[in-house]
Amino acid sequence: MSPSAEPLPEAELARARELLAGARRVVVLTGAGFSAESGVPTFRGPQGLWRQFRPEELATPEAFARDPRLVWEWYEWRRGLVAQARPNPGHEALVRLEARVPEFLLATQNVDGLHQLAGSQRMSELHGSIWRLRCCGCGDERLDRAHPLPELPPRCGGCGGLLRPGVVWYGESLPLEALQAAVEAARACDLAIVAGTSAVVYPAAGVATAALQAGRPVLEINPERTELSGLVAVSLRARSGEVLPLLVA
Ligand code: BV8
Ligand code: ZN
Repeated sequence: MSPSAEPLPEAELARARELLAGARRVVVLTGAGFSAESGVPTFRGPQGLWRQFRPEELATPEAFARDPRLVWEWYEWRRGLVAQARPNPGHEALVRLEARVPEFLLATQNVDGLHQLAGSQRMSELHGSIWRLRCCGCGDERLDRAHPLPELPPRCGGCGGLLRPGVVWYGESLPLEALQAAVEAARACDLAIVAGTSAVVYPAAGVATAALQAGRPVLEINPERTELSGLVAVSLRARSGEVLPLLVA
């Protein structure tokens, strides 16, 4: 867990509340930090997933082709972690916000399914889902929450082909319609909230930069500074699970 953020300056909080109060069209981009308070490790934090594993080793199609079992051991470990995780107050605050504003769209980079578990509806998973398995042979794709999986690597019941995690790996393209919808919504929103992301992975981070380039107000929530922090209307040095409930009281 990142160091506890210092107490929030009231002025920043007030500004954030003001942005939220007047917003009818809200777009939210979340990253791994949003699930940190649910006990799911982030990618680039001190205990980040990537610390123990290098992304090139595991989250790429080449790595999977080279050693499907190793890649699957990593995903099996993560599925086990996520299976124990529950949505945190940040996830729940977004569900309340969605119910309150006329237009809402949540685009998450997370593959853990915690937003859906909390009840978010108008959302897309830009990087897929750790709970989806896709057959490399026949392309069949299904949700499978079994943990542990009966065998590693798992095989397709239909054609016997190798199953892969239904996530987007480095070098793979994102679901283009979901990405396009998020970028367009960001360009036309009254407020874009960017929470729990280091904003280094593209094109997902492009949802945030699209709002900035369109001159829309962006509210960042992150205990650490990021490349966006100096560009946004308000950057709250805070944990999303602590501050979002205050903003969406
Ligand atoms: C694409 C799914 C082309 C799998 C992920 C050089 C070489 C190779 C590629 C590239 C390159 N340069 C650029 C690229 C493109 C690459 C990229 O952007 N690389 C980055 C690293 C530079 N992007 C791609 O490859 C993308 N595809 O470009 O394809 C293409 C185009 C068209 C047609 C064909 C091909 C695909 C990217 C998707 C990769 N998949 N994950 C899996 O999860 O296993 S990325 C992975 O990183 C996760 O999805 C994660 O969400 C995402 C982003 O990280 P964050 O979410 O931001 O998490 P991070 O740990 O970094 O940060 C956490 C933040 O939370 C921190 O800032 C921390 O302070 C904060 N925090 C901590 N606690 C809290 C908190 N905040 C709030 N509250 C708290 N409590
Ligand atoms: Zn198959």
